[in-house]
Amino acid sequence: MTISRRDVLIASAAAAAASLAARMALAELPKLAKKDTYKVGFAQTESNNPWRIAQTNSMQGEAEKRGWQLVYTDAAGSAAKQVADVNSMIAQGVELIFLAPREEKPLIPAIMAAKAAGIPVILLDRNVDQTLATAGEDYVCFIGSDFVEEGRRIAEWMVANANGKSKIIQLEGTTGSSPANDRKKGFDDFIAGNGAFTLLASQTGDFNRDKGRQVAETLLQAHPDADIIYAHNDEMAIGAISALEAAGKKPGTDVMVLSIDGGREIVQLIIDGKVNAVCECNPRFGPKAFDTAVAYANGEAIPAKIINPDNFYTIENAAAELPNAY
Ligand code: GZL
Repeated sequence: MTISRRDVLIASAAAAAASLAARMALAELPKLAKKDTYKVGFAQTESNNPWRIAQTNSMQGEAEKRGWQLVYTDAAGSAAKQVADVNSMIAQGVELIFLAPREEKPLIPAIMAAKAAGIPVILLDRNVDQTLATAGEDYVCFIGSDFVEEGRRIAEWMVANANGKSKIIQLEGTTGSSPANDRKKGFDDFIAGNGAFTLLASQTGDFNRDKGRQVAETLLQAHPDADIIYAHNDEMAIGAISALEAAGKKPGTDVMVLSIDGGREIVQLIIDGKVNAVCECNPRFGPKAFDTAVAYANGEAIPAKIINPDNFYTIENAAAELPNAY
């Protein structure tokens, strides 16, 4: 068998790539020097809803308060652009990157590129596929909510308060994102053993209000007997409320409406009787994110996961909690 020069070049390129990947994976987690201020990056996924905007405001406010330089990028809903944004931060010589990975897998190369460039990454809000990257080796840690627990808490409240309602439509978040995967897992696992509830349909609305409305409209037409809507975030829940009212149904009464995030608008809708329960997902990351970076620079042991506590809103506490909602 003759081997062509092309074959040799391909084989050596593959070997080089494999050895680079191995070196990157084996390389030490980059350190962060102890300083008074830093130039850090925050790679945001998008700014298409109040939750995202509240998170960004919290990060920008904290940077300003501490006098750190913040290189901010907005991926406008594109994982590919978010990878490019991280690479541009690396080129700009930031000292640490805060990253909210839009989806669990596509941002892995960006995390490895930052590691290879000697820049530590702290994941905020969304996590990455744990079979592809590891806290303490490839990135410092994950700071955010326990999304599985959020889904479980909603299911637990629903089972305890359904009063005969039982036919569920689930509006999922962005496909491939950790909040969508885990909020579905927490909820579905809880009702799996409970024959009293039926999941009629589960479809993504991409965490978006208008897509949530459109998907809810379609699913309500396909399943007119649905009497529970579980949305992975407020935006889709509010879209579903519009779909219910367009169909002549009373949200919160004819159809139970359940959500996650807990922004001011949805807490007010609980008070108005249109939403039944919401599990908070606090977007105010700034103080804890920056404190964690300082702790890392000081050589403190950083847990793989730093979980934000989430409040839970129903008609019992919505009025009292409204001022605290983001
Ligand atoms: C959750 C966050 C989600 C919110 C949505 O941590 O990633 O993204 O629940 C937002 O509202 O779009």
